[in-house]
Amino acid sequence: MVKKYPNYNIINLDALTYAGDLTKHSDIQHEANYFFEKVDISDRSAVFSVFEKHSINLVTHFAAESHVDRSITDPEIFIKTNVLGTQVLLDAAKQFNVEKFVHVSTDEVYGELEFDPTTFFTENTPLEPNSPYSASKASSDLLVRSYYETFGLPMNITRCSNNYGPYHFPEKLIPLTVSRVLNNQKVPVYGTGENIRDWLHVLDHCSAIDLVMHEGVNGEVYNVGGHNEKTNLEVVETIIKALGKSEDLIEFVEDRLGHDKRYAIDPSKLEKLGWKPTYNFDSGIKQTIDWYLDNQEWWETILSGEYKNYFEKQYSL
Ligand code: TDX
Repeated sequence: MVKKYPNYNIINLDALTYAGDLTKHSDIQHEANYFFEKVDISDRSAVFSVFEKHSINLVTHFAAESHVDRSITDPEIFIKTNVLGTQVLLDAAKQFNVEKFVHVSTDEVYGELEFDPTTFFTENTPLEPNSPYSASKASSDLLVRSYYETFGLPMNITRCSNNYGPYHFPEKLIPLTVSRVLNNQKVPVYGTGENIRDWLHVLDHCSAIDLVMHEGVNGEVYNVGGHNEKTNLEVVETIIKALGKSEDLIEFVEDRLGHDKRYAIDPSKLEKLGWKPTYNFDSGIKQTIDWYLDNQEWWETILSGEYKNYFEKQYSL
């Protein structure tokens, strides 16, 4: 967005929690239209100051606690950031009369699908979140809807499938597998590995958000996904094969509590708006693995820091 829209000032508001770091911004940090503000979205006065200082007129709200496993062991921060933080941003957007508020949500708010490959989440699927994480995201979706219905705040909600790609924090399945396989460490596969996720390259997600921000019909929800369904075991095996390692690295571990069976998106509403993904799973996973090979220092630094304690507490591998 910084490079595509040189006439936009882009304000990046981020609390830099455990999953954030400024090295991701190194290629844009010196651009004249890029500004960074280290702010927690649940800090009302700090958020309002940023809106005032920069005369914000468009908002894309990505800020969230996003890891399901962490929400099972410690749900409170999910409510604080995802629910209360969203309400603060909505109040600021209302106060400063923004022209569009794009709320980035997740397909997990719909709950789970059975393994029947002919069924998909549509924008009309009822919300049935199963984890504290997805319940917090569904709650924030409802708040956004209410600000549209009650106050006329111009908004869209996007619900994407599982993202992957460069700079993905290595607690999530794909970067966790790539980094552990490269270090010849066991990869924990929950349960039988038969659960299905629908994989979306992060850059295809970004192009969808760009389109919705500029063309989305106010008040509408758009699902984002590219028909790339894989079982977790298929994903792990694909990565092991691409890196020329042995499947002995796979370790089946205790299943996640409330583990959703399958997610799969029907993206036809967004396609009608003009969205087309550029990656399929084969090209996307190859590009992602290459990126992790080329950026070993970035993820090695994370793995040797605070995250190490989390991983050791989470798994006994
Ligand atoms: O070590 C693991 N072993 C394993 O088998 C991890 C971390 C995950 N899994 C399984 C659980 C899921 O079925 O892999 C699948 C993917 O897991 P995650 O990467 O944790 O993603 P998921 O729970 O599907 O949620 C993701 O997609 C929707 C994001 O984390 C959410 O923020 C997003 O909303």
